[in-house]
Amino acid sequence: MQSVIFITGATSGFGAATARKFAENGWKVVATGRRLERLQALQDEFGAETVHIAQMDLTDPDSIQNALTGLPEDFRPIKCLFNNGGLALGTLPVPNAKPEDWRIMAETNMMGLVHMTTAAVPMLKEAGKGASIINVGSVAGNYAYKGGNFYGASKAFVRQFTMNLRTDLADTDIRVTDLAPGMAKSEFTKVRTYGDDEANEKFYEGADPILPEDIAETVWWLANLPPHLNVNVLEMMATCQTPAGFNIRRR
Ligand code: NDP
Ligand code: 8X3
Repeated sequence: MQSVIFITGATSGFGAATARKFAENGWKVVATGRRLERLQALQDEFGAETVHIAQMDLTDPDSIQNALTGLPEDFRPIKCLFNNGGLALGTLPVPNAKPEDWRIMAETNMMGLVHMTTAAVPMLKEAGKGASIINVGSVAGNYAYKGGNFYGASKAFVRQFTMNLRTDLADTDIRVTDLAPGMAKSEFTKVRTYGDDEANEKFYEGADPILPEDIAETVWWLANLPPHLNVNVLEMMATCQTPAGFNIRRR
């Protein structure tokens, strides 16, 4: 029987690259996200036997439940849940950061991930040994930077939720990982700057960021590790990025 990976945020960046990696290597893929035309293109690329698509909004618990209920028999049980869908909105420091952006990040990065996970756990249990949940955190959850405010906090939540979840699932075979990347090239910065292509280009100028394919390779490695191994936290950065030092405001 082929293994199944359920991916949130499969319409772009890390999620789309991971969908391709798994589809090309013999897994069945459940690709989800809000942009249906992109999901459709992914399914057209690999065929409906390999890629099942479900339009799903992480901020809407009913749409998460519907995506799971609507899974065809041959896309069950889920062996790997890639909790990847998420976003940063805004780059302004407090007090200019926008509470409305914070609400959307909370509903997507935190509550969306929590609802998705809770709803999928019964199916992951069914998959038995080797099942895994891979949550996408971020270095922004481990280190502070100006303007990181709510986004970084939402990813710190992902890290701690991962650890607590692992404890809750201690009597199961389900593995849980917080995969925390640094600067990576995707549509992330475009979304963060409300669609500003120029800001997006500038952010990556002269740098060699992590690529979505690097993340796909890492997810592949994690999902295929021997069942007795659990990577709790995996933090990764492009070689061109290093953690910031402390900032000192001098008189
Ligand atoms: P992209 O913007 O390229 O992809 C984000 C994905 O999330 C899209 O597929 C989008 O799908 C989905 N998404 C956003 N909001 C929702 C929602 N409400 N419901 C369902 N899906 C949603 O960025 P990345 O690939 O870079 O981001 C993937 C994850 O990686 C995010 O959690 C991000 O925070 C994290 N991350 C990114 C880093 C980077 O530097 N790029 C570094 C560290 C972590 P759609 O819009 O179609 O719904
Ligand atoms: C994205 C990484 O450093 O741009 O999570 O916030 S960063």
